[in-house]
Amino acid sequence: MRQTRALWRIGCLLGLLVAAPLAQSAPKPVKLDVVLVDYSFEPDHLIFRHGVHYRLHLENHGNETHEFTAPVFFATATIDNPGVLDNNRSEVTLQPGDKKDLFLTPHKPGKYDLRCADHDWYGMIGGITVK
Ligand SMILES: [Cu+2]
Repeated sequence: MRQTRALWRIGCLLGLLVAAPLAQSAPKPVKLDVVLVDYSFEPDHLIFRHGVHYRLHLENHGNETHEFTAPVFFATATIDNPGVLDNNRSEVTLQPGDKKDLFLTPHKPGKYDLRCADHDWYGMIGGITVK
């Protein structure tokens, strides 16, 4: 009984030793930060590389609700957490003070439209390039 317990402990320890480096070796997504203010994106032009896994981090520092609207871009990418998207996967909506992460992998090189659906008339537009 005592031996069994000792063996079990050694087994657990070995498991930890093997599992820890494996967990660390999973590639971290490339973080890309975009701040939404009244009435622009900072930065207003984003550059992605196709096939690379990204964490698109969005923060609304404005006093109004803003949208990160890019339906064509989203349609050509793999989205890990599509629940963050609204309006038929066309945009991410951020209330003032909101912070949201979208995990995605773009696949198709090209230039894509970026705008805030609420304030594009006010010049809140930008662009996305996938290389
Ligand atoms: Cu807006």
